[in-house]
Amino acid sequence: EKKKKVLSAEAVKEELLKKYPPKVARKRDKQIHITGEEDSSEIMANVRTIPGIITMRGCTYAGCKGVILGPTRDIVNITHGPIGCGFYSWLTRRNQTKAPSATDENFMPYAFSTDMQDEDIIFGGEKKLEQACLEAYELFKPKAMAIFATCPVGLIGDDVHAVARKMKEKLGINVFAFSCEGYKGVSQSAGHHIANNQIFTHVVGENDTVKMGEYKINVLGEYNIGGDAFEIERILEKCGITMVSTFSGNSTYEQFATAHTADLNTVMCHRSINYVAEMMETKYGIPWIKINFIGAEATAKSLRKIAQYFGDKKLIDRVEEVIAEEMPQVQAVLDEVFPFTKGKTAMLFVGGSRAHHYQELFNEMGMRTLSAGYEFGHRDDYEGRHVIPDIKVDADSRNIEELEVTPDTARFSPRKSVEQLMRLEAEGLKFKDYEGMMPEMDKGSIVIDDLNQYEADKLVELMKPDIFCAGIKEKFSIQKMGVPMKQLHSYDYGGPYAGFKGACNFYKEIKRMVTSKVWSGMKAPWEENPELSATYVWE
Ligand code: CFM
Ligand code: HCA
Repeated sequence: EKKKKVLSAEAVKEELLKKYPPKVARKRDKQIHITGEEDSSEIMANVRTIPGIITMRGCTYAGCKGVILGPTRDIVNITHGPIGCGFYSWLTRRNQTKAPSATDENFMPYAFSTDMQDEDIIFGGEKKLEQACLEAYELFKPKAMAIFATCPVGLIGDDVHAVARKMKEKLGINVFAFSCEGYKGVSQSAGHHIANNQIFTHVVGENDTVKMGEYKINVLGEYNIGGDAFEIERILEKCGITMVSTFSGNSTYEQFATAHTADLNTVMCHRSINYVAEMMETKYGIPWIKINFIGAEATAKSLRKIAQYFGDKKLIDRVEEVIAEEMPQVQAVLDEVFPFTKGKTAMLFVGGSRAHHYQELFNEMGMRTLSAGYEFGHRDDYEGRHVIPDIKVDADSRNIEELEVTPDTARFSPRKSVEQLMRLEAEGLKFKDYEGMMPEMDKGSIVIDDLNQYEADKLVELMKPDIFCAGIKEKFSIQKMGVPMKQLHSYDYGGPYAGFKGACNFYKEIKRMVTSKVWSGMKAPWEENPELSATYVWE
């Protein structure tokens, strides 16, 4: 029988900080928050990791190339850098795509890279990058190409934007570049911002073709990990809602180019894509609302929110019909797993939204989240949108304050304007509103920003959760401590976990994991009964 939580949250925090030198402890103290504390509801986030600490974070290139542009199937994404950067961002994220037919372009199975060598570092790599663009064009004739800078490119000063401009002119297709050198920000988050700015600048608004459909939305911040977007598409279609674009799960270049023709932007992972939502609102007058399809209840709530926004009785009724049709299967699976999962505990340390969103699923299963945190979330992701005013900052090149809605940019006249949305909000309908992670967690939970290897091990040792959720770097050290570990980035080959069907998959998977007997076999027989060691005789 595992030892259950005995220490208070305060005592656990003290234990985590004990080992650090005073200066490090002072900084980490501000990044570890116990919910419900009277004195403050603030957490320090989005700051540089202390050198020497083994962080869970990734780099700016990963956030730009891997996360935002990675799931686009018909853009040739060329990594300008040593081969490792391209290789490790080559589908490890399990972002799926479905081209309508075998003849439709899908470049995702390829890893395009300039494979920089010593001589390129010494003499400059621009020529090699041009060559790579020409070669890729020759082979694939894509409609667009994107170039991504890695650390050495910034250090030696190769001008990726100049190469992109030259190639755009020469090849007559859209070619754009990203100054997303890995070292640029404190995490992946800077890469999201850079990616958002460049897609908005170079692609959104390029094609005015308007899709048929009464209720046209974009789904922002959904990346089709493990097929999540397929389930979301199924549900939206069933409700009669038309998806103009997704940023960027199962997406195409044309989707981005026509995104400005939608009536409404729905934002799922706010952390990674809020910049595009804000810029589309400012330039095209398209309002955005916050939604979440992780969790069956959250899915139902999000569908209702979309229907309320459009305000048509037909849609409102249809959404209710769909929810009524989908929920019984969800309830049936929940009834089956609940007796096994009820009262169990979880820890979630993931990126910038899942550590919050997946708590919904655990709540539905009667499981409590003891501790959670983001790798690179900002304060608004923790504290809730209203704590901190909208930050309209510039990353790389674009200042969104310069944008404004003009009759030309607002030519698709969204079904409801931003002003109307604000009026509805004033009437009490909350569209933009979302709680951050901290206000929604039970009092006395431990929220930790930018968790590190040492703290992860310590947390597990002290609190022995029934399941720990994080990524591949954490997986095996946690399992070695005899605690089941679920990857919430890649889903460990599983999924989808979004929407109604996804919730069912998740319930079953977690029930399987928390009831597994295998973890009690973690200790070798002679570790538990030393006298046994004498009886093992090697022939
Ligand atoms: Fe958004 Fe994501 Fe996440 Fe993210 Fe990521 Fe991801 Fe993630 Mo990994 S966009 S913030 S940068 S929900 S890749 S699909 S799983 S860390 S919590
Ligand atoms: C990234 C991608 C990642 C990594 C996941 C992990 C993903 O940040 O570069 O650490 O297991 O989801 O694939 O977040």
